Order: sequence, then C-alpha cells, then structure tokens
Amino acid sequence: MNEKLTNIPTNLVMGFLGVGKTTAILDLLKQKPKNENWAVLVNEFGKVGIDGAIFTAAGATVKEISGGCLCCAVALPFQVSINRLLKEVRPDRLIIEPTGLGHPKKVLDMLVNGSFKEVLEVRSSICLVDPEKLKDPRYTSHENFIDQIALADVLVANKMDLAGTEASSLFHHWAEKSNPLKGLVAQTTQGQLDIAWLDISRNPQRQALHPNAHKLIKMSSVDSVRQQFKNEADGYQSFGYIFPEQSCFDYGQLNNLFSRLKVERIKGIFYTNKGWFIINSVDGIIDNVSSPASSNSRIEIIAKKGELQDISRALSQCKVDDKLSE
Ligand SMILES: Nc1nc2c(ncn2[C@@H]2O[C@H](COP(=O)(O)OP(=O)(O)OP(=O)(O)O)[C@@H](O)[C@H]2O)c(=O)[nH]1
Ligand SMILES: [Mg+2]
Repeated sequence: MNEKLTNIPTNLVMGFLGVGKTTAILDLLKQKPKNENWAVLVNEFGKVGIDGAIFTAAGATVKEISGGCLCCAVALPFQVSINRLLKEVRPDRLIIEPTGLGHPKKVLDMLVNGSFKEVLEVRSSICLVDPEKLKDPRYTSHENFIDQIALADVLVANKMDLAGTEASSLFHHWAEKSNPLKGLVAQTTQGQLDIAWLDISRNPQRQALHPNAHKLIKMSSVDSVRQQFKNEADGYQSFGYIFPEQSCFDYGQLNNLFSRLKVERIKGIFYTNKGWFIINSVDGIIDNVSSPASSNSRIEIIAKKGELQDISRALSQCKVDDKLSE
C-alpha cells in the first residue's frame, strides 16, 4: 500500500501578466535534482490554456486549470487537480503558477489551512515583478498587483535587461517598505531563480492589503460551436479561440496582425506554413519559439476592458490552406 503523503514542499510562483513566471519555473525545472519528481500546476485566466503545453513540451508533469482563477471560478477543479497530481505523481515538490490576474490570498489560505494542511508544506511564495511596471499607476494601483507583492516571501525583479535606473530604484523602494521585510530580494533576467530560494520559509505574518478586492470571474461567453471564449474580471477581458485541427496559418500575416494589436498579453500555439510555433507577446514585444506539434492551433488574448473587440475574422484571414488538403 502507498504511504500517506505528507509535507510535500510547495511553492507559489506569482506575478502579474507576462512577467516571466512560466520562464522562471522552466528554469527551476532545469535545476531540479535528477532523483526528484516535481509537479507543476498552472492556472490560466482564459479558457484556452497555453502554459500547460509549454510545460509539457519541456517534459514536466503538469496539470492546467483554465477559465478563471484558482481562488474563485475554479476553486473546486483546483482542489481536485491537486489531489489527482499528488496521487498520480507522488511529487517531491509541487510548484503552482496562479494566473497573473489572480489574488493570492485565498489560494494560500486553501493550501495552508484547507484540506491540504497535512499534505502540503507551503514554503516561500515567490513574486516576480517587472520593475518598469512600477512607473505606471495602472499597475501600482491594481489591488491584485499590490497583494502579489505584499504576500511574497521572495521578491524578484525580472526583465532587468529592460529596466532603467528609475524602475530599478522604485523596485528597491517597494522591497524596502514591505512589512514584514522580505526573506529575500533579488534581480534577474529570463526568470533565473536560485533553486535554494524555494526552501526559504513562508512568513505567515504577511497580510494582504486588499483581501476582498478581487471579484469573481465569470465565464462571460462561451461559443462552443465556434470555439470562442470570453472572460472578464478586475478590469481585464480575455478572448480565446481554438481552431479546427486542420487549420494552417500564414506565419508572416499572424505576426503582422499581432504587432498591430494594442493588448496586455497574447499567448498562442499555431500550426503555420513555417511549422508549429508558440507565440508570446507582452508590451508589444513578440517572441516566437518553434514548438512540438500540438492538438490544435489556439490563442488567448488579454486586454484591458473595452480595448479589444472580437478578432476572429482577422485571425481567419491569416489562414492558408488547411493541413489536410496539402
Ligand atoms: N526581455 C525579457 N523578456 C523576458 C524575460 N523573462 C521572460 N521574458 C519573456 O516574457 C514573455 C512572457 O514570459 P512568461 O514566462 O510566459 O510570463 P508569465 O508570467 O508566465 O505569463 P502569464 O502566464 O501569461 O502571466 C516571454 O516572451 C518571455 O520570453 C526577461 O528577463 N527579459
Ligand atoms: Mg505563465
């Protein structure tokens, strides 16, 4: 009979949309001791999950929960998925990537005080911050952004290659004013974290400043025939599209379309005339990485509320011949 699972080291890797959470977890997985088995649970705001495929392509054991955030819309699937992961994988460590739009308080409460109390040992919560965002009051006044920083034990400035001196000193100011002080403050690029930071202990004295700010995400619209999904919460909207298996897109036209969109975040997996690609865009910087074949082409776009309309037609116009007819 299997031994009862207890005290599995568990970490949250949080931070606002596109700050580099997935990049950081992929880097941590490369540092994982060979004899250990880690599981990753990733949560996406939109219904069309992309990060799960990125982790799977990197060979990680992953469960993806999409279509809301862990604390509200998908709280139940969250608990079911953790149970399943623990049972199937019996991991030596569990890493959780909550959606960048989520509020971490309820997630931490569920892990620390809920039914996982005996099973998981929650260690440091790591928050990544893009220092340039600290210059923009639209972020620094966003309650979820503030509380991701407030509840972190380890605070890391990522994207230091893009950070100017003003942004860098703002980051230090935020770190210094945190109370209790952070267990560790660091700066990095490409999400390079030291694996030892995962074992820094959690400080239960950390308090959310806006514990009730986060509003329940509702799946505002699901068109299951056309495979189009919309979601909305806390001033943001997501649009998700899943395309028929045989769709093939023109690589150049897709990139042209994405470069014209003024949105917060684009994540997609596409079969194109140049092969399979993962497309990632934050702050207008588009990053394409070739990818193993996936089940279908799909995309998730997140924009501030009212700043994006349905782009299904524009996407369809980027299609070339279907794969099956090649
Ligand atoms: N310039 C620069 N880009 C980075 C750095 N770290 C990550 N990125 C890029 O930022 C984009 C988003 O990275 P992700 O790791 O997907 O970010 P995320 O926080 O997981 O995004 P969401 O899950 O959508 O919130 C990708 O294109 C990364 O390659 C960095 O240090 N510098
Ligand atoms: Mg991610």
